[in-house]
Amino acid sequence: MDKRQFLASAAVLGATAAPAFASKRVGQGACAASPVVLTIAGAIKRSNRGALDPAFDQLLAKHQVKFSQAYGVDLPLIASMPVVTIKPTIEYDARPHTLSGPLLSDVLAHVGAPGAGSTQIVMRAVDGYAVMTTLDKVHDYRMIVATHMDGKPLPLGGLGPLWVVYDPDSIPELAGKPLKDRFVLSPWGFYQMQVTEA
Ligand SMILES: Nc1nc2c(c(=O)[nH]1)N[C@H]1C(S)=C(S)[C@@H](COP(=O)(O)O)O[C@H]1N2
Ligand SMILES: [Mo]
Repeated sequence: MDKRQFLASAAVLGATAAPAFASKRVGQGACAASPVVLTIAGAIKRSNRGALDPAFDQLLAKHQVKFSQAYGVDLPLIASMPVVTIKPTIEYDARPHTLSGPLLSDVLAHVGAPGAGSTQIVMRAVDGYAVMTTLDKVHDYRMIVATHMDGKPLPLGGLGPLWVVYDPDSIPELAGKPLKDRFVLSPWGFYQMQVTEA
């Protein structure tokens, strides 16, 4: 697999918001209690915000994300989901660490993502790293959206506040790979996800 997959021209991946889903905007006009840390767009049934605003959604616009509506997830919502804990040996210091957070599949279910395993998922990180995968892999790898490492919240500027991660030792196709090739589908600083029906 490519060392790096900075999908700079993500327009193809991004332009999938389906007008059919034009739905009630939860809390529109109301002031959210906590900042959104993850914006999910594309083929999802629920939304709580409108179209990308190039004036104010600066990072999303810089990364060429496009949507007519999306679901903004905040940390309290993430924290309300069942917590899964894994202990992978991570690439950055080659040591085992305790990582915890909800299953990515639970987050996807919350926003009404399609259930088909072939559903395409693009995960994008604050540094522009973006990687495409499928719902099948999200399940098979048992990906979590980690919020904590070794009991401490993951910081923005480090690996957080959200890090999509899994335990390669329990994934047959990864267990035999060298450490540096195990975490391609593991964006730190994860902040946007685009869902496309296959
Ligand atoms: N946000 C972010 N996550 C990332 C990457 C990245 O560049 N940015 N690189 C990916 C790749 S290709 C691998 S192999 C591992 C480790 O990459 P790194 O050693 O370049 O950080 O993290 C993955 N997650
Ligand atoms: Mo990599």
